Formats: sequence, structure tokens, C-alpha cells
Amino acid sequence: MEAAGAVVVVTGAGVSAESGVPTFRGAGGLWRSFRAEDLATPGAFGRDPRLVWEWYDWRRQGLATARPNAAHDALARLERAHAGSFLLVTQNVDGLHAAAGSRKLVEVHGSIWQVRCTACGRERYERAVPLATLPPTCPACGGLERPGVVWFGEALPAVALEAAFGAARACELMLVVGTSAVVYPIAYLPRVARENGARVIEVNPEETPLTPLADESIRGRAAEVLPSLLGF
Ligand code: BJW
Ligand code: ZN
Repeated sequence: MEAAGAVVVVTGAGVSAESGVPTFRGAGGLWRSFRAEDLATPGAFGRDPRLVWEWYDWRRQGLATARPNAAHDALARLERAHAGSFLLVTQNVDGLHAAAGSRKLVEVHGSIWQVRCTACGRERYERAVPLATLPPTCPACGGLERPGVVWFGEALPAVALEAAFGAARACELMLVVGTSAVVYPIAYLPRVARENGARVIEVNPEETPLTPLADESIRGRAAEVLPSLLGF
């Protein structure tokens, strides 16, 4: 790890599992109890914004007391200790990497704490749980607000996406932690890194579609593996 120049870390829901945050796929995952098509698409929001907001409000309530775990902490320390360039690309919307102190961070699927007006585009950071009114409305124009997350079929934020792919092309080491590696375009990042000569290391208790492509797969939980792997 010390020898590596540019480092990129890609994280998914598994990194927050030990903070008590449910993952999406696998045992206990959100998609075992809820249908993504009913809750995490623009069509679902168009049909029933209140239902979608009730689900996000419920998740916000669960996240309000969640704290970063040893994996988030180890990645924040890695950023501070690493002399070369560094980028943490997270698919997570929970805000726990920032809470742990990560700053060179792109949240490519947005943030559950961000709320965006569907009429005027105004964004605001809203930590209140539960929300006072569902669905919430824009303080500026009274329009319907939506969660500031990226749903299926929606483009990822362009600036964040360019930063992620640029860093993936240029890195020498990519660490992929706690993601099922099935959601695109982020699932392309390890391929891009590998094709450009980077070493790719996966940390996940389960095998994923990335496993055959990775240089190394470390089977274990992020909060146990990362502190010892990174030396923090
Ligand atoms: C542990 C652990 C522990 C457990 N320690 N690990 C190319 C091919 C095929 C399909 C597509 C394609 N390109 C696009 C698509 C369609 C689609 C897609 O990928 N579909 C596939 C699922 C088939 N992609 C999109 O629609 C994306 N948009 C797009 O491409 O737009 C194109 C476009 C361009 C221009 C204009 C318009 C459109 C958007 C994807 C958005 C994903 N959104 C969600 C919801 C976010 C909001 C919310 O939270 O509600 O993002 S879905 C959900 O999946 C969430 C996650 O960020 C994402 C990834 O999941 P993640 O993080 O990997 O979690 P899990 O649960 O899957 O895995 C957890 C892992 O942790 C497991 O492996 C465990 O083993 C492990 N684990 N405990 C370490 N302790
Ligand atoms: Zn507005």
C-alpha cells in the first residue's frame, strides 16, 4: 500500500453494514423487502411521490443515529496519510464517509440528506428526521422536492462521474470495498483501472462479478479487514 502512487477507493453499501445500515442485495438487503421499480426510479416518484418519500424518510430516520465504523475511519486516515493522489468514490448516500472525515470524496449516487426541487432545481441540505411534511416542498418556489439521490435510469452527476473515471484511468491501485459490483456505470470503474495497468484489490465477504477480474480478493468484513490492511 505504501508503495502505491495514485490510489482510488470505490465503496458500496457493505462498508456501512457494520454501522447498522442495510445493504441493497443479499440477506437482509432492502431489495429483498422492497421493489426498486416502486421506489427508486423517476417513474415511481412520478406515480406516487408521497410513497417514495415515506420510504426515504424511514431510511433517513434509521441513518440519523448511524455512526462511521472502523472501515470509514481507516479510509479517512488513508486519505490523510497517503502522499500521492487519492480519491474515494462512494455509491453510498448515507454521508458516513464525510462524517468520518473523508474529504477527497465523490458521492456518485448523491446523498439522502440532500433535497432537490423538481421545479426550480434548488438544492438544500436537510437533516431533520422525520421530515415535517411529506412530500416536502421547496422553500423558494413551493415546488415538489425529491431526494437528492440517483435513481435507476438517471444519469449520475457529471462532475462526480468524470472525476471518478479520470481517477480510475490514472490510478496505480484501486481498492473496491463492500459493493456487489452489479450497478453501472460504477461497476465499470475496476475494469477501467485494470485496463490502464492498476492493481485491483477487492474486499468483500462474498464473491462478486469483480472477483475473477481482481488481482486479489480479500474475503472479510470491511471494518475488520481495512484497519489491518491499511495499517490503521
Ligand atoms: C460487505 C459487508 C461488510 C456485506 N463488509 N462488504 C450497463 C449494463 C447493465 C445495466 C446498466 C448498464 N448501464 C446502466 C444500466 C442500468 C442501471 C444498472 O446498473 N442496472 C443493473 C442493476 C442491471 N444503472 C442505472 O440506471 C444508473 N444510471 C445510468 O446508467 O444512467 C444512464 C443515463 C445516462 C444519461 C442519461 C440518462 C441515463 C443509475 C444507478 C443508480 C443506482 N441507485 C441506487 C439507489 C440510490 C438511492 C438510494 O439509496 O435509494 O444506488 S440502487 C443501489 O445499488 C444504490 C447503490 O449505491 C447501488 C450499488 O449497490 P451496492 O453499494 O453495491 O450494494 P449491494 O447491496 O448491492 O452490495 C453490498 C455488498 O456488500 C455485497 O457484495 C455484500 O457481500 C457486501 N458486504 N457486508 C464488506 N461487512
Ligand atoms: Zn423550487
